[in-house]
Amino acid sequence: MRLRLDRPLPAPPDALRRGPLREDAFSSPVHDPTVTARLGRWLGIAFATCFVTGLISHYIQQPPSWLTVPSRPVWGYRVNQGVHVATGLACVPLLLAKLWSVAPQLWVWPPVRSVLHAIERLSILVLVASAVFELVSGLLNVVQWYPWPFFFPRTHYYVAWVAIGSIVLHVAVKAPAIATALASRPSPERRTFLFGVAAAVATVTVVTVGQTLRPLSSLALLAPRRPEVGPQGLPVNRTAAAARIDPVGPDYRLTVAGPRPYELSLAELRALPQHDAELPIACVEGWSATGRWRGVRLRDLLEQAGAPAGSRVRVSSLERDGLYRESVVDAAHSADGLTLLALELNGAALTPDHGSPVRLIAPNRPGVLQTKWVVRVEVL
Ligand SMILES: Nc1nc2c(c(=O)[nH]1)N[C@H]1C(S)=C(S)[C@@H](COP(=O)(O)O)O[C@H]1N2
Ligand SMILES: [Mo]
Repeated sequence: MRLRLDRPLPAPPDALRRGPLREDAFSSPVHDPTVTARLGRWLGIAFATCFVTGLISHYIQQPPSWLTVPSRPVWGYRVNQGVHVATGLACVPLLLAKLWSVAPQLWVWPPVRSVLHAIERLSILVLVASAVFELVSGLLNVVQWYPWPFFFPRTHYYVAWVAIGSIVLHVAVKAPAIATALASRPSPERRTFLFGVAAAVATVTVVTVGQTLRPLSSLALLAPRRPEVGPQGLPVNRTAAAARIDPVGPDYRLTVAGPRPYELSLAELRALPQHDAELPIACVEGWSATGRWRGVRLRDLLEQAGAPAGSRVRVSSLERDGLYRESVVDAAHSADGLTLLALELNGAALTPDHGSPVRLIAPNRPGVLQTKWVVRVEVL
């Protein structure tokens, strides 16, 4: 069987050998295995880190029944997501450089030598296409632009498996060549190129990581958000206007549905014991910012409704539609004393954009699950 797959196929006419397919199309010294293998090593580390943090983020957002997400450390999701987006962004210059270093192989002549060669090239195509898809879709998500018909988190998740699978296969197939290339030292000009790529990675990181690392905020030239910029000193993801939320009137009531259901007016909510929590909003899109929140403990509200400690609850918003109009709070988070229905942020009543009159804020939880404009809490 192998022999037949290996059998040479007729070569296409030489007249087609143009542009990058020409024999002398690539003359740069960086098209060399010593360069490719080193870039591949960095890319592998960055991609694997991005994949693992991506999986964690995915499972925290849609927890399977076997998974219990702890509510501590409070900054857990924030760090996870910061690393996910930073490593993903670092992959962009790394992948471009790696593709450039192997450009002559991408434009080999003849394009297919045998059936086996075609299969090999197809696997590379899947690898490159899935990796490019992950980086491009992730990048567009960071800037909140969704020019596609599919649901970003699901597709980004499934294609990640395709990408990581093809990477593992690729590394396994190339292992001997990688070992040889890593054993020999790149020439000085190749080292200069590698240094340049490292500088590009550092630059990309420095001009974006300030969206989550407050001390570097002023350097975050390419980040769409800065942690301290926004109403009440905190960015806004979806505004009240975008969510079509009207200011609530005196007839607003928070419903707590449990064994002993009840309703609270805003005045009644404010009269309950208020607690403080310093917690971050950690958006899946990569920005995060700490706020000082003040409000009513979720567990106190649940106790009043006769619900056992650590009940799972659904928190619903005044928002009529929208993907994030409600969220489920699991046992660990609902029992945690830092989980609040917040009425205040940074010393003042919540503004409409931050979820007035009441919003959920819980430790170690993605931004998408920190439901704003809360109207109902329901024990499940
Ligand atoms: N009802 C509702 N709550 C929501 C959202 C939403 O679209 N609707 N967006 C979420 C997202 S994605 C984030 S990151 C946080 C941001 O909170 P902030 O706008 O107060 O910073 O709110 C969350 N709460
Ligand atoms: Mo978000």
